[in-house]
Amino acid sequence: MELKNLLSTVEDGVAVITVNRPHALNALNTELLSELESLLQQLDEDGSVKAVILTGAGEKAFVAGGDVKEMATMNSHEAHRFMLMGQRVLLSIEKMKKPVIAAVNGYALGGGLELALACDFIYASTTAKLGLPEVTLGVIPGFGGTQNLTRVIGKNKANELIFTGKIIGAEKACAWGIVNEIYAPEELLARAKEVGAAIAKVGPLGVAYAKDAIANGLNMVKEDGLRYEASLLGILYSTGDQKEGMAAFKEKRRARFTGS
Ligand code: CO8
Repeated sequence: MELKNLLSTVEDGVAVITVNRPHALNALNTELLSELESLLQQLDEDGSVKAVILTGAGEKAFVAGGDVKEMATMNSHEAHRFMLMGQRVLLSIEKMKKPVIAAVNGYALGGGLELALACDFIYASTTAKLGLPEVTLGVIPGFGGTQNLTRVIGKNKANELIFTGKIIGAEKACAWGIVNEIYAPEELLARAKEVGAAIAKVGPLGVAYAKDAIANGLNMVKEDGLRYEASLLGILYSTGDQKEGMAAFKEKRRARFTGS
């Protein structure tokens, strides 16, 4: 598929998706979301890709939100459909077998922060600015922000951010647990790639099953989550990766995982 709004590269098992509408601070419109959905599916099916990084083009923005200019033209039915599409694309990130790291290089507002929150974890530049300003537009977060931010930082802090629509800096976002680490802008992508490369070296099935256990376990009561974890571990014992990983340990060599 032709990508008009995204750039995509793969190097050493790590894919980098760059949201590329810098003239609109990388705002998410329908066309972009549709391209992102196809690209994510393609990368998930590509066995050579072990981790994915999502970032924004230019120095100013990761993603400044849903495209307000497009959203302003929508009727209620179209807005509902747009929200469902955004939620479906963001949910597909959570359901991917590969970890997705958000490298937030500037504004991550509204749908942009929601996109980052759908990723497995977030690194940010010192210049990042994050928030869910939807109430300033007379609407509410619609791409999962009320659910995902609350799960990450708890009800009280999420309430404060969502009810005021205020924008916070990288340090506060890190202190609140939204962002794992902060780096200088020129270092951000390299640091994210380093972590992607580290993930690319370990057992891909183990990573995929761990992601599955964590994501699905969050929606379960603890005892069901524990049972789910144990069954996934049991399944891993039928794979070559488990045999290779443990044989390599005994033979004091680096494991050669095949993802099978
Ligand atoms: N959508 C469309 N265009 C945008 C967006 C956006 N979210 N953000 C910036 N742009 C455009 C601007 O319109 C401008 O274009 P132009 O030059 O053609 O007017 C260009 O990007 C540069 O932006 P600014 O000149 O505004 O840059 P500043 O440095 O002055 O300001 C800000 C930067 C503070 C980030 C400012 O651009 C801003 O406030 N942007 C909007 C942020 C926002 O409100 N985001 C949330 C949007 S709502 C949302 O994400 C909800 C999605 C889910 C709900 C779906 C319901 C249907």
